Amino acid sequence: MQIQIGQATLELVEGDITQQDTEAIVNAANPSLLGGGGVDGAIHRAGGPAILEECRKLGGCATGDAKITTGGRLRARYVIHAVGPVYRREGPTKAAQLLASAYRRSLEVATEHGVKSIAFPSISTGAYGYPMEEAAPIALQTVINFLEHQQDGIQLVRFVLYGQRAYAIYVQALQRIMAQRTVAN
Ligand code: AR6
Repeated sequence: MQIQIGQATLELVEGDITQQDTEAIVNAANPSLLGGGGVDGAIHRAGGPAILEECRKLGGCATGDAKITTGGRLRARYVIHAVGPVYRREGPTKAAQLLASAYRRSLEVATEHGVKSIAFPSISTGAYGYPMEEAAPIALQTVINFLEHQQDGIQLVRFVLYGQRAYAIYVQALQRIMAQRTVAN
């Protein structure tokens, strides 16, 4: 599924984040930035040790923030390491704020580096336990708000959903947002 937001394209695909040809891919990292399982493990495996070496010098990353390294052996030139909330630790309200912040900060960091295309996984919805039905509208709305207000920056944001169920949840969430936008206009 693909929609236009201003000059930019917002795209949902089913797939593997490590295989994306966007200029940047986003990692669902933890505050240590020293690796882990899920997306994090897959990115470090595919990108090689250069990414971890750079991460060691960054001094960690707060929840809701994002930091950038090169992409090592990945097709993507950059990896943006974003730290989403642990759902049960923060509770729904704080978790929603921190999740939105992780997406927004990733887009800001990307923009600072002149990135025109970026791919996101569904941050926090694996090991960090965020229900995907709740996370999807927050992720999408945060990206849409950013794209609506930016000037001449990112041209493509791709959500790379892992498996059919994740893809279906994001499609439904995006359809809901688009239907509300139509009513509002
Ligand atoms: N491509 C795209 N999406 C994927 C892939 C992949 N290759 N692999 C898994 N997913 P998670 P989190 C989906 O656990 O919840 C790590 O240990 C997965 O199905 O990777 O933010 C870090 O070091 C899920 O929907 O990230 C942290 O400690 C989503 O990506 C912690 O996990 C995110 O799952 C971060 O947890």
